[in-house]
Amino acid sequence: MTKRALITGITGQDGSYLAELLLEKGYEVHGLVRRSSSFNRARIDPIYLHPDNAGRLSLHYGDLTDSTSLTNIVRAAAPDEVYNLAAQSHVAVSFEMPEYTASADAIGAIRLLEAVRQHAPDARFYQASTSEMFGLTPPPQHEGTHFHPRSPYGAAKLHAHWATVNYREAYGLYAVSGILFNHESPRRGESFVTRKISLAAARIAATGSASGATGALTLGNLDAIRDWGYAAEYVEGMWRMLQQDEPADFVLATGVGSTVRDFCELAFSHVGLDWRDHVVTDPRFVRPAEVPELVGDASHAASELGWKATTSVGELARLMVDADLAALGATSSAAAERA
Ligand code: NAP
Ligand code: F7E
Repeated sequence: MTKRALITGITGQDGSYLAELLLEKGYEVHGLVRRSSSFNRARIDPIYLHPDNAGRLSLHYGDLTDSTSLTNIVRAAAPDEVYNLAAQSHVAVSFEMPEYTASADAIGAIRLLEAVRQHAPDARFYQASTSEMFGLTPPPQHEGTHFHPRSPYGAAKLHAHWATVNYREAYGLYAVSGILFNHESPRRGESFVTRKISLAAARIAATGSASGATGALTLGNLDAIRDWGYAAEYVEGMWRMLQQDEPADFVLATGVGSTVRDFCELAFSHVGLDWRDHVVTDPRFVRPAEVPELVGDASHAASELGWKATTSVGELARLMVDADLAALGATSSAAAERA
């Protein structure tokens, strides 16, 4: 029997990798997409338009803030597995839009859990939780670590996390919360720090300027420490969480922390540049409350799921810069020779 999966957030970084993975595994995939005045499907067009996937990948209009659409989609897709990846996922933006962030990220998860409970109670449910829920609690963070979110985003995701646990305990749903540390890729949104850095390094190497009036890369807090892994590997962990005998929550992380400054060094040195010549800081990019250090302990995922991150932060920075260079028609060796 062909398995059916529903993915919210299919147009995002993780949704696009997960859709590819599930199609490779023979699933019929349904994705929730938002109406937009401009195209927002660049990440999934290669699979959506591929003739092999005709009839195997269906897109449905909906929104996490609209329970009617969620109910209709769950009923139409009749999924075996539901992956709730949709979210207002930008921490800095959540300070400017706390109410919307709570509606989409916290209540949105509850809307979807309710739709699943009522219309597909045997479906397995994955909630995209986040290391941001740990916030101020020092590393290494694991499934038992105290939560102390530092942003409207982190607080909303914590609400959704506990709602997921509650639906498991109260209604017996196979519902799991994947607590994922930062994971990046060439498909990362351009306003997240790693992609901002990889794009700037590539642009400066290829054209001499990052963009904007000064031609420099403008960042906020360079001291923040994050545990950066490769997104393509993390979606495999999500899938494995839904294949266990019993539902449980898992941290996915590399276990290695690096500063924003370190990531600049890794990305710029790959194209023969000194990041200090090209990066300026601006308090406008500093958050009202910062999360200083996130480094995860994913030993539970290693022992129970057999999952381990294998791409180092250096490899990640290089593959992101290379992808951004390729989009500009350049290569790292040519750029480094010119530098
Ligand atoms: P992303 O690239 O920002 O993608 C977010 C997705 O959610 C997009 O498809 C977006 O649609 C959709 N979306 C946003 N608001 C929505 C709404 N109200 N209704 C329906 N869809 C909506 O995020 P990501 O990096 O792939 O992350 C996937 C999930 O994991 C998110 O929930 C994020 O919070 C969580 N997470 C991410 C990380 C990470 O490091 N990447 C770590 C831990 C947890 P549009 O394309 O239309 O904007
Ligand atoms: O910031 C600092 C910033 O926005 C990382 C989301 O996927 O991962 C992501 O959230 C760090 C922070 O990611 C700039 O202050 C400095 O300390 O790339 P980011 P994030 O906030 O860690 C978690 C796990 C999620 O769940 C989220 O959905 O970098 N930083 N200068 C900057 N950050 C940005 N965006 N832009 C800067 O100019």
